[in-house]
Amino acid sequence: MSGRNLFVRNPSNPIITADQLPYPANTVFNPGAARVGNEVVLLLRVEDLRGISQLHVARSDDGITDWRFDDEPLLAPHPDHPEEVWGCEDPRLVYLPELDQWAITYTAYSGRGPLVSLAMTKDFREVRRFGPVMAPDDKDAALLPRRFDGRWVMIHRPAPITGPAHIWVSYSPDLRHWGDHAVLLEAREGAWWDAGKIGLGPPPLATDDGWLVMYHGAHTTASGPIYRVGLALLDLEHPEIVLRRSDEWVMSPVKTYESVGDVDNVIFPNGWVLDEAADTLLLYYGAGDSVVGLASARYSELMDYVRHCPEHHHRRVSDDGTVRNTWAPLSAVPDLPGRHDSP
Ligand code: BMA
Repeated sequence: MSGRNLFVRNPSNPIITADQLPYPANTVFNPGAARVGNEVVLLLRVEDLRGISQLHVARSDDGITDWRFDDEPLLAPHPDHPEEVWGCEDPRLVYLPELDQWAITYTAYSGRGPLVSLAMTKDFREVRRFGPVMAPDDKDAALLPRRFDGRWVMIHRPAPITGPAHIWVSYSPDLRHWGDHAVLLEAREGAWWDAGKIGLGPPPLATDDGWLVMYHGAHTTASGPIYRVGLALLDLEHPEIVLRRSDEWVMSPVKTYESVGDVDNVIFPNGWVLDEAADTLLLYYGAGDSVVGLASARYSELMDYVRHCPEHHHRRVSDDGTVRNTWAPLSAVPDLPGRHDSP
């Protein structure tokens, strides 16, 4: 099956627009998603009429229709938090069984650039801020739900001053102090759909085959970037090891609400909800930085697809038998015939 047919857009897309909200808003997009009890909770990025984003809760029984919107934002810029002066954006939601709380990693837009902030909630009604956990420029972050060898794991996307922006992995003993930073997944080069800049999508999902990762790639064109999404698989016990990565994108902006918006040509998912019994993965995404779209995939088909994606080329087996990702640029991977090779 082609990756392009895995996700089917909901016929009532866009499922949430700004004119449905009980407060004035310019746009609503890039929601985090979670199943909490019998409800699907979305943490919506709502951009107000000044251009500043806040995070608002919406709830629905089926995750598709009859959204109920809280009147007050869960997270909005607060005077005690200057790092949020220009907004709270693009949340990822992960339940941490050890703490019996939901971790919210979000982009705090500080006067010195976007950074990663962390907050905790039990019920999406009250929230406790941890404050910044990664310095600017850094965004697109999610935690894994458990510790590995005693340490928490965060996947995120720092932006270098020059050169491509890759996805990184970092470790912490306490969720506050992060280190052992390493590149996890590299942006490709040249004409590839995921050349130049990539970033994590929804929080990685634990599957029998490994951590299922969806990531966005922003390919630059003469009329601006096109944001598309692809898939990867990380080793379940060693999430710093990339097992597989799709060559093709699995979703690309084609519908008018994806191609035309405050920012054209954007599909930006940062939340998904799995119903394993129904074999359905619901993917929530920002479309055109303006509205919320929903697409669903057959979970079994998706996993079959990703199991057959190319093996990742950056793995290296050390003398002691451990497998690590290397830092070699993709162009250095000796997999494809070079120009000097004879047929
Ligand atoms: C990224 C983020 C997202 C946004 C996307 C497309 O850098 O800022 O919030 O949806 O660009 O504009």
